[in-house]
Amino acid sequence: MEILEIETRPIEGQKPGTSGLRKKTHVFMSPHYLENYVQSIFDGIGGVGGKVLVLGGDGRYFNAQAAQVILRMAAANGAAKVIVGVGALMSTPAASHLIRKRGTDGGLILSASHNPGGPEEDFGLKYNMPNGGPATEGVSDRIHAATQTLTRYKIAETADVDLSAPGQARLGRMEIEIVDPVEDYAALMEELFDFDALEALFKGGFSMVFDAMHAVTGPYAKAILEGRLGAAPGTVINAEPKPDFGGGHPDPNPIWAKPLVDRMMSEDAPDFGAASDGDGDRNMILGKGIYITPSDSLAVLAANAHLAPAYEGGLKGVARSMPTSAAVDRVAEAMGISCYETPTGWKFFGNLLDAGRATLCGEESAGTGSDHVREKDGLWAVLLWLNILAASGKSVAELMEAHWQRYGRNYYSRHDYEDVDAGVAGEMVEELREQLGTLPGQKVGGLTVESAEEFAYDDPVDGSRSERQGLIFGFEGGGRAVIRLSGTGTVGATIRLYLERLETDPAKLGDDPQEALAPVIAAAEALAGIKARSGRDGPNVIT
Ligand code: G16
Repeated sequence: MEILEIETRPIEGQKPGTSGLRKKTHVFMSPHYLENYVQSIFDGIGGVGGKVLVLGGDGRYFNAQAAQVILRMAAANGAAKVIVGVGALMSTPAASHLIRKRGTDGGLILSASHNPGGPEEDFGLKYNMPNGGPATEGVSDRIHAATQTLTRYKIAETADVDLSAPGQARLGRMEIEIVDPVEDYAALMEELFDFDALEALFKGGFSMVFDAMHAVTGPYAKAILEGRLGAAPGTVINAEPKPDFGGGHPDPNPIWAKPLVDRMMSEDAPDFGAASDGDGDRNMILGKGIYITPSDSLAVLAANAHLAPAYEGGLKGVARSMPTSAAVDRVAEAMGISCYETPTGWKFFGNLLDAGRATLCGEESAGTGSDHVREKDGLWAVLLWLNILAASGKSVAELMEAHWQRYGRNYYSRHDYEDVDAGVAGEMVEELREQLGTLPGQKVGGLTVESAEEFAYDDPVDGSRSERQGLIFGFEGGGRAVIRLSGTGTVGATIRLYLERLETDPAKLGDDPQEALAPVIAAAEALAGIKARSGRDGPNVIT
């Protein structure tokens, strides 16, 4: 095996966003692009000589080729071993688990998550640390710095490694272990949940549908739900992972998983509906005739987690990203446990989980997880819901309604304006930032602004500070609007407008969220003028 040292030059724009580097696939496939970034990861983490890494991916277009490049580069850079999933497939939470279980030096995951896949669509690569979690801001900064000074990368010249079945291989001195990507993960789920109770639930006629959206969770959901728990064959739909996710966006929300939502709202809906995303870390939860927002899901899971074996001793604390609704805060208050508010990005939960300060974490962007791994975990959320349903004997709607009656309902919605001119979006944020000091007391679009601030986070564990994490506007009557720019898009800018209002009147808990939020929506528009600035009539995506 010959090791080549290829001369290269820094490539602009290789800056990790909210979750690793995401770009158009053709950008990743352009000369030296992937290689430069992989070498920068290796250099940014202090080299991989003698280290053991996990390698996984969501199976999107270019996944298989990119995995071969990473293996050749790991070998050339002196890595001792890479543990890779069959076909270079492994969900993000399963990779996080494997990194932790085997005590490796971290892992590389090929994924652009919920973004569509294919030659014209998106690709991504992220590095997860030895704790199994996404690279922290500090590590991401070092990787970015390495991309800016890179002059060469190392790659082995050799044939592709056969990854089609579990087994062992070698590239020079580097060992390669090819593993079934489902096995260890399924065993972990069985430790956390009462599989006997779940089996009995399905035996008793409980029906569900899980939409894998032609993404990585298909094999996991089939093995666990249909294989281990005895759910009816056909429970898992769109189960076969495809490089282009069957032409859809593998994003489990009411827009991209509309057929599932329609089915759950129909007369003959099954008892439970769920979906997961490209790399298996996001989830969507539905009951017969009811869609559960991710923020509400976090609150219900926190309130009832003790019904599952893994959490019967109670929760150490909970954490949510700032734009996520405050529904979980009131649950934490009632339980007398801490509730942390972090910036958007799962990486900010890592320290809290490692330090034993939080057990459950969640985000409005369809992510929920616990201290069992250091990533959000789609199937885990589904299984925890199922465990709670089995133990409580209630339906999804009954659980949700009882929760709102007790804690009140945080009406919630997110409005996304995608592919807006980056300059226009940046200017909007800049102008709003300048007005923060003068807005309180002013009336905008019918509501008086009570507070206006920019979110900054001081990590209570390592003391690091993250600034400019979103603009928060509080209105009279308890409404809140948050504006921030997405860090996961690949074209232009995506403006995210997060809207929330707490309702505690028991007679007003069943309204349509867009109607219940109408005054806050109007005030936010009057404040920011997103429609006029973006030249749009309204958001592209409403969740
Ligand atoms: C990623 C991050 C999440 C974040 C989401 C949206 O999720 O892991 O923490 O909430 O992006 O981020 P943004 O609002 O910046 O686009 P995923 O599922 O895409 O990896």
